[in-house]
Amino acid sequence: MSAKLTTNDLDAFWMPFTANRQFKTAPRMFVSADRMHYTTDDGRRVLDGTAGLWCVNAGHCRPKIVEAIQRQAAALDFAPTFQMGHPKVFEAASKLVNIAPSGFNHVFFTNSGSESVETALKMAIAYHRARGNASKVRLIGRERGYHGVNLGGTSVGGIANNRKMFGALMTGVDHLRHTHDLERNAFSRGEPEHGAELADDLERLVALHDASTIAAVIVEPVACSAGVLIPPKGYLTRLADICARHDILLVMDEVITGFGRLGAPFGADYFGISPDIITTAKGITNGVVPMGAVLVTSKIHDAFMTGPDYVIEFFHGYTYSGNPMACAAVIATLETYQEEGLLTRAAELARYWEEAMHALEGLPHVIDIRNIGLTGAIELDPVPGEPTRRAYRRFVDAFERGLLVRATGDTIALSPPLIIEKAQIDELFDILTKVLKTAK
Ligand code: PXG
Repeated sequence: MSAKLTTNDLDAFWMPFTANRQFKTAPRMFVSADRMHYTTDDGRRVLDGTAGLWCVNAGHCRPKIVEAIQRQAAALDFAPTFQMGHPKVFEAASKLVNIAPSGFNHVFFTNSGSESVETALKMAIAYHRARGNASKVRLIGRERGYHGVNLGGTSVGGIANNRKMFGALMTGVDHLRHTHDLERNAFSRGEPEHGAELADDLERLVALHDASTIAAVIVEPVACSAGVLIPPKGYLTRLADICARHDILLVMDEVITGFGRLGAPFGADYFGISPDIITTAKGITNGVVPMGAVLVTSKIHDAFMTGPDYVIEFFHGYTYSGNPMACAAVIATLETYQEEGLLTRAAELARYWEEAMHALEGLPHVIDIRNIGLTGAIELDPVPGEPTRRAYRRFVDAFERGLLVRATGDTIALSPPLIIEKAQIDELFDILTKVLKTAK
């Protein structure tokens, strides 16, 4: 029970992305979970409006996944994947290829989204080198992008708070302009009308740096962490065309949009784009075991498969790349997604979700509502001089009323498990309406 905890009990754990001192004076604790709900340490049920941290796409504690990792832990706890193998890692990779966009025939395993991003960036640079273009080393991200917290991902990322503490970061990095445009696109339903031309910003960077120095562009199909910024109609196609014209690899960071969030298996499917590399994590194991995967086309993979066959082709990998328990979780998770049609279920619910979201228009301080698939955001005008306070208060208020949402900046983001029922969507928005009407 939280009443029994003292400040000292909470001291040791330095919490990530958390206001530690504030949290520890009034902790919020989950002790169990089942499908759409968490249970708190004081026995309250909380509707999960965020699929944990955008990862529990099949809902919580699904027996098939739980049993798979229990069995695997007892059968083969760890096996190296450097110069050795175990069957589950090959099975997990094959299953991923089967649901990946066409042409993505190879999988490199990591343990998180951040590691997937680092892997993709290194792959892009090494790919050009392998083809004799060793000057193509520059990496292009986008303002307001989030690509995890490691040094490469922080460098190509575009959220000032995530960057400013860490010095000059990597050299040889530049950023496209972001696509968020409240003036022209506020309260758009789905993809906004205006802004496809912002993709031409890549031509500006090509003119500045020259294509012969640029390895890759990395973008999220939908910039979720920065507040669910949805690409304007035509933007991603235009960006992909410019990349192809200049032999610049397109990395789509699908750590959130992968595994059904938008209503198609991947964002690349949803937007009809053919990137070169796709980074994933989160939903790959339903959040149960840390895991990530980089999906690559044969074009990328085969460029490495040259030289004497006893020589390592890519000097990169993690001790836990393809850890047996994580692979068992991948297999059981993908089977669950397929058995229950979850990779496309968001498409069936998208219209209902959109109506429910946009019904919040007109509530106090709401300056924009955005939706796509089974995700969306409500942007609030900030308290003058106190950025983030407005959304944070509403996050706490929602939690107290039995709903978990995410506050990012002054935006409330939503991304429920893909098993959500319409009645639960109603419940979610009933609570949120009360919160938006009454919270200070
Ligand atoms: N790329 C993208 C697009 C992400 O959204 C990462 C990389 C990094 O993944 P890992 O597994 O290293 O955390 C992410 C992670 C939030 C939130 O609420 C978003 C993420 C993580 C935690 C919170 O916005 N995205």
